[in-house]
Amino acid sequence: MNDFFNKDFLEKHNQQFQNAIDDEYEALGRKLARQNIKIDDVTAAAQNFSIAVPSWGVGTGGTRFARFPGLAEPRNIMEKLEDCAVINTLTRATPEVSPHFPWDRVDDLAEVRERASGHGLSFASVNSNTFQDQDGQPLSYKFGSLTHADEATRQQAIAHNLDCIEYGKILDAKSLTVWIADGSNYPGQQNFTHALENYLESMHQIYGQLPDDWRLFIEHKMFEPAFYSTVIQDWGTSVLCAMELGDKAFSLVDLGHHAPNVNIEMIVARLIQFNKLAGFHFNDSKYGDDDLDSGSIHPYQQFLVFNELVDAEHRGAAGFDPAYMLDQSHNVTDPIESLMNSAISVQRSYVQALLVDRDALLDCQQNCDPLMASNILKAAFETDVSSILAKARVLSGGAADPLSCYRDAAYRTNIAADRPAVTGSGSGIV
Ligand SMILES: [Mn+2]
Repeated sequence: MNDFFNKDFLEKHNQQFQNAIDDEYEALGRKLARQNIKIDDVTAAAQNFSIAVPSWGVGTGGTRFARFPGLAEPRNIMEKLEDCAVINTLTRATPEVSPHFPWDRVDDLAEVRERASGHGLSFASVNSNTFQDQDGQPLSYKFGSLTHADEATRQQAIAHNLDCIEYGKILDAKSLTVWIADGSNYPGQQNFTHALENYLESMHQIYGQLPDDWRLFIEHKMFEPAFYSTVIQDWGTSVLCAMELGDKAFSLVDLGHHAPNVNIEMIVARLIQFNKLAGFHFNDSKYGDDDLDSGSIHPYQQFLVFNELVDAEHRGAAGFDPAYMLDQSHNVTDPIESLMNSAISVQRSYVQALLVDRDALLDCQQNCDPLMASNILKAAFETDVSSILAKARVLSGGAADPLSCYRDAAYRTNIAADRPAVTGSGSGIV
């Protein structure tokens, strides 16, 4: 990988954009100075922004109907790390990879950690998988895992999560993300109360084995694969469980896992207020849990989420330490391109939120001026911060324009011979 995007290659690439970036950056700097904002401070904050890439995201996803594999797809965790390294080398915004088990399971995880480190990568939250059956697995998750009516099945699912903690220790991860597909397809199929009681009992056992410096992230999802009821269906149930489990348990917000039109930024504010925000799985959607690229449909919503996050940062909210991760399915694009685009889109929302005039906004709120309050947010959202993002990347050693840089290198074509297509894949949609 390093041969493709070495220092010389990047410098040559950046050269062609330098004048335009400087020109736009200086003009934006003058504009922001009139708002008493120092552009270099914003650029430094952009350089510090980081969002994890999911290991499964670098494989081509699919739908229930078909999967159309791309050229030179990664076949295992080592090759996934190579692709993740390309994304971080060019964007300088994704130094962490969120692994998934058992898909990323290999005998020598210490070697995986070393390989990642060689790429300048480390590991974010470990994801467990009790939503599908693995080869040779004694008991099926067809009717549930951590909430299953059968205790032996619950114990099998608990044991898998405890294994994930052990894998995570080797990888130097510091959190476990648990999403279960448990639920029902028919009224009466499942006793709502019994299922949640089983969940809490199972999660208590997992929580009890969590190292002191680890956190437990509970991911909720409204529907799918269960189409009538889902055990951990919304942020209310998720935060109730997190409160029940203890201080190391938090509620994770996946942007696609809510009912249509739900005010997600308000949920974020509530979770911050009660110190229960785990972090995010960023993606976008038009209809349901579409797993589209972040910011591709609702960039203003993504900005409003960051408005809450930056507000919390600004006021020094207690325990505020959200984990950012992308969680998307790339069905018709090159996953590397989509993940680069998305990381930059989320970074853009963060930077735009930094531009909100918070004192003026507070004045509007105090003086009951809804129109100007809204305009203050819009003014920040409508500011083109592209030159700040490009400048941050170049200063950090990345690419001025990651997409054209990536395409110029013809990465996929060049590695295709080393990565023949395989049938079946541990990548894709989750
Ligand atoms: Mn997710």
